[in-house]
Amino acid sequence: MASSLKNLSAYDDSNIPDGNGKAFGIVVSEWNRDITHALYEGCVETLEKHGVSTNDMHVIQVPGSFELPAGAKLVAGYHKLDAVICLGCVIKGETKHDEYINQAVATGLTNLGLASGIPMIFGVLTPNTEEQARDRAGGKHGNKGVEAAVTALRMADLRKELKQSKSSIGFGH
Ligand code: DLZ
Repeated sequence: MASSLKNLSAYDDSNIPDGNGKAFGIVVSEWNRDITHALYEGCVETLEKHGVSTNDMHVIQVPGSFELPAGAKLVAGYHKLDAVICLGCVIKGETKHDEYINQAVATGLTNLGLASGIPMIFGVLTPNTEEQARDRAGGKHGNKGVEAAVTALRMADLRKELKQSKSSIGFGH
């Protein structure tokens, strides 16, 4: 379905794992701060709604999205975390800066997640315009911060279930 037709953050509330006792890093980029702080609010609200204590949310801010992987590595080095959520917004401009930043962040977080075994969640908006960003930061297409939080809860739960030696996971048991 085209994104113009739906709220991209809609999810089935009943199917989200409980976050009680799980710990998360949240790394927020300061560039386009009105947008990224709206993502942050959506993210924190969603984690709290699903049982995560604010004491178990370890938040740091980084200057721009390019710094998200370094920030994620720092926060994961200081705290025992079940997942790290990275929030940013890179708006397309007259040059190709957005392509370089987005590629670097995606590759950086992928590599970091695979090397550390800690899920790294890509909560970065990559819009063509500010309006598209606002639509996805609490506007008509939802809030990417909510999506990122839901993804983090699900990935954290996979880790927990594996530790409990379940024979098959992720299929509603
Ligand atoms: C330099 C820059 C530009 C032009 N645009 C954005 C943006 O739209 N979103 C964002 O998060 N960061 C931007 N940055 C900053 C870079 O991410 C980075 O902080 C600097 O290049 C310093 O490494």
